[in-house]
Amino acid sequence: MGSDRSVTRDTAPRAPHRLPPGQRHVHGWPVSHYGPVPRFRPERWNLRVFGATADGNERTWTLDELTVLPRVTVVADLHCATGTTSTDHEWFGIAGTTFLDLAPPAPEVTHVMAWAEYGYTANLRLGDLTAPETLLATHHNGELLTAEHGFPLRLVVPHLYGYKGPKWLRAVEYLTEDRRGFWEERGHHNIGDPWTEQRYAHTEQENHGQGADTP
Ligand SMILES: Nc1nc2c(c(=O)[nH]1)N[C@H]1C(S)=C(S)[C@@H](COP(=O)(O)O)O[C@H]1N2
Ligand SMILES: [Mo]
Repeated sequence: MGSDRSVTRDTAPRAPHRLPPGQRHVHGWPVSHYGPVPRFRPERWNLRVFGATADGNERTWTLDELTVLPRVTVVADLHCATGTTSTDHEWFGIAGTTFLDLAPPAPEVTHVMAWAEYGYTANLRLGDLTAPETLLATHHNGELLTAEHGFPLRLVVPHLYGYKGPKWLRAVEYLTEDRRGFWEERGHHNIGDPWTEQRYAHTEQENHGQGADTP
């Protein structure tokens, strides 16, 4: 990793360690997701961008092609919308902005859908993907991601609840209008800002973030 252009950005406020409202700290790093852990098949794996790309074409990358891209380090906490926060994760991977530069969206794109194995999805505002702390992570605390935490690629969006960061990321779809993802369709908030407790869809009217989030 030494030859990569690494930038450390620490989004976790240090002293005192601040947690979003209604969250409790958990030690270590629990595993939580819906469904089974997918098996990685290198010969079949790729990362795909589709939808409203600038040139109208889809694009795919193999894992080898992704791992030669410039990468960054981000230290951040992980807030699950069920109320647990695990702290001080050191992520390493491809910045969201680097990904956007490689695969520019059409000017009308406002949102993206992040797709994982088995059809898990999370919708994000385009600005969530280009936020300075967002990355497509390949490593955690200096090691490759483990299978249960998302190997080989995981989207990390530290400023939103954990459900907005798919493990086992396989595609990014550019959207010209918002569309709800897996948990967003199942009662979770469309934006998912932990600092204003956007856990549940029923609070969307009274408690919405910036942007056109209300369907
Ligand atoms: N593909 C996929 N990614 C997922 C999930 C999932 O069910 N499937 N769950 C999300 C939720 S709700 C959380 S809190 C985090 C948990 O990450 P961890 O298991 O690494 O702690 O993964 C997120 N990414
Ligand atoms: Mo979660």
